[in-house]
Amino acid sequence: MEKNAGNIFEGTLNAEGMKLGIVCARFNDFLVSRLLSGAIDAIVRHGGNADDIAVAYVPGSYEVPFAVKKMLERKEYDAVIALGVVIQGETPHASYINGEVAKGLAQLGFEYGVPVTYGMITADNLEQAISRSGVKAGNKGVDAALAAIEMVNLTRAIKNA
Ligand code: RBF
Repeated sequence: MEKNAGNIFEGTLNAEGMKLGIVCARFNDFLVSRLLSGAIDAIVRHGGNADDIAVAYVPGSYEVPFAVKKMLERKEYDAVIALGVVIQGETPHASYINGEVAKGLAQLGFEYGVPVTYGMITADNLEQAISRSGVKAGNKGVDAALAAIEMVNLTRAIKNA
């Protein structure tokens, strides 16, 4: 196998000293609250301080990108994590909402040069939504928090090389 010259950039999962923003949709709150507690738990277990986490609540997933933008405008957070649950069977035009939200979040990350991570569950039905919210296995809030931590450290690694 070819050897790399040593120019490898990777982000660690150390959240020490990080200031993180979380935007949380209230719609389907019984599931989103699990994503939120999973995200906070993951940050704290990786060395972050609960007092350095700011949470903004919005009515539904459609409003998430707007609040993410408002948090980015503060220029205070190292990354912003987006959390919400959209259930296809119960939401007409769900895929339209999901597409717009995903596109909006990606755009904001590029615009501000700050990692924005995606912890939005887009499920076909309630059962799928429940299982992705950490009830059975896997919690997308945890995943999105870890992705945020890694991306902040990756950003620093590339910048400080
Ligand atoms: N917001 C969600 O976060 N998840 C949903 O599954 C969801 N379903 C909706 C279904 C309908 C018919 C409507 C009108 C709204 C829904 N919303 C949902 C709320 C939406 O994201 C937004 O908050 C509202 O449309 C107000 O702009």
